[in-house]
Amino acid sequence: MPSNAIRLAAAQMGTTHRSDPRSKTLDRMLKLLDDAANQGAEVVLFPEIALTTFFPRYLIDDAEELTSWFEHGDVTKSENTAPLFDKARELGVDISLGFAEAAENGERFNSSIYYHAKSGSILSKYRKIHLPGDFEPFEDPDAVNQLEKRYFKPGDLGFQAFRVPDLASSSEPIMGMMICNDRRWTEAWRCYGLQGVEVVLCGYNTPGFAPHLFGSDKDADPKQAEQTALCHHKLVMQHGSYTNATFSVCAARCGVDDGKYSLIGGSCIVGPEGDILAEAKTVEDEIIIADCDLSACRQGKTRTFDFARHRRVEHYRRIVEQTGIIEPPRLRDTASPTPSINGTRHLPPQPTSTPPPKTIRILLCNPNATPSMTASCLTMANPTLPPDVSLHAFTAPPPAPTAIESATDNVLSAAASFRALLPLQNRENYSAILVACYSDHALIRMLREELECPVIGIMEASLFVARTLSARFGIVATSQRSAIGHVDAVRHYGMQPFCAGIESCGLGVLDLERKPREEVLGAMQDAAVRLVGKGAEVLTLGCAGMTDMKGAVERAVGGDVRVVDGVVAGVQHLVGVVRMGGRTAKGGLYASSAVGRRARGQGYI
Ligand code: CDT
Repeated sequence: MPSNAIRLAAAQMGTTHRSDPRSKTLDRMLKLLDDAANQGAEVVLFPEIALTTFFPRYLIDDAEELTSWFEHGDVTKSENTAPLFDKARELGVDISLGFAEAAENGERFNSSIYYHAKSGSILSKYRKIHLPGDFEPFEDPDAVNQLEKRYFKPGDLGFQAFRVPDLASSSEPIMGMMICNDRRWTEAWRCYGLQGVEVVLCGYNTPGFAPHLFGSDKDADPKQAEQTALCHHKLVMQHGSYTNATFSVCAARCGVDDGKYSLIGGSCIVGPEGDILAEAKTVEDEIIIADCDLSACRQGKTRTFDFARHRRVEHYRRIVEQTGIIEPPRLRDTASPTPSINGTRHLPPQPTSTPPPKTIRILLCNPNATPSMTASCLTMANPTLPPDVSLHAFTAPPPAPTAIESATDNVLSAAASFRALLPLQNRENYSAILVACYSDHALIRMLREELECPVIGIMEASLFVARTLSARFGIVATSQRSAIGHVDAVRHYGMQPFCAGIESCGLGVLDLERKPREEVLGAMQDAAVRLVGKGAEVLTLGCAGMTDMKGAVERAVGGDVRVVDGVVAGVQHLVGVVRMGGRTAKGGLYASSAVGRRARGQGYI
């Protein structure tokens, strides 16, 4: 097996009647676990509500009976369940299973756990979030009910991915659990995808023929309906795995319960390209198994589904703010269509829902006179903006220098920027200003003196984030001279004890744009590798002109060393401060200097 592979198994369970004693079901589970262990499985997944029949299909009014379907207290210790966990420990095989949970506070959930055999502990618990079906049974006595809304509360633990230690691979795979109906919701998969999940575990009980639930024709052919149910099941498992670049394992409770309730089989193990690696052949108790090389997840996660590069969250707001459908208004209820032109009917502009007002307006101020640098800062920050935030650009006018590489450049650029910025801010009243020069730039303090809105530079903002994320950071500087300047600035910001090093890549600011890309990236990557060698856990890029090279530097250092982009850090920081109602304190160093100038008879700047 490849070094990063684990052997995963699904323990499909066939018919379990309402009257089956729990001991019988438990014995079947013990046998399945033994079978899987004999085949070398390291993790075995059992179905949803594995310990009993799928009782939510029945209307159970008797409180005592209802209580008996639930597990109370520690599920690994009760008489009905302990032997399963004892065997898992004895075999050294992790198990995950679903069960009806009666929590200590009296709440009831449809839950699953991941049990870690080597430590004898529950590593993670999940409570089913998407509860299908109804609270009340259908009036039709022949209908198959799904009364999950009656018996369970929606899960309150969210979609929390977790690491699993001690599997054959050393990589501590990232796993996530979902239960049955959850697998049909893209949102559930994405919540795990966004945590880098590598294995999704999902037990299920899916009726083969339930026209009241699935909305198909009551007179439909049950065999055909079952095929459709199987098709939907595989479709969502394959789609979810592919679009989140993860393996998934699903285990069915299937067969025909009580002689009339059919449940589909189709337990399978799916790879991160959406391919089915193993699949049950029966609707009975059956083990399926596959060796899953977790490295295979890298391809999707770093290319087609590299979320950090490609997701456009600014357009996803509807997904978290709206549950039901809101259709666009009918055309006849709005403006009449414009006449056809050359046979093509031109529809009037669609009155879509009004975009949210941009209540937070951040000014991104590039204090040098090179507009392309301003543009690349905007490109970096724009995709990260919340819907109510807009980013506006300012590039210093001449005689500002085109790059800031010395104290003189710094002062000249600060003066030119300041003179242009004050009237601009008087007119526009931006909520906050970000100075996009990686230094302790004079303009920052000048603006803090003259304005009340929050002001920060990209260096200070990136150091805050680097300090939040690590104990030691490193800075990739442009020239040797700028590296020396950064040493002073880091000291000024009080961050010296946390700085692992500052490494120059031997380039001037404008070299970043003018020299061949490979040469620039090579020099930055070398500097980054040296910093990691010195103990840097997080890197920041010491020039606004480096902002679009973040990805390349991250790839060079690998592992989990992240590069903090100062522009993004600064924008996010300012948005937070504005939301908190933050204003620059005027009682001390940042009191307005204009008052003093005016007192001296100077009305100009
Ligand atoms: N157990 C479970 O969640 N079953 C549902 C049945 C669908 S009810 C409309 C499922 O999604 O498979």
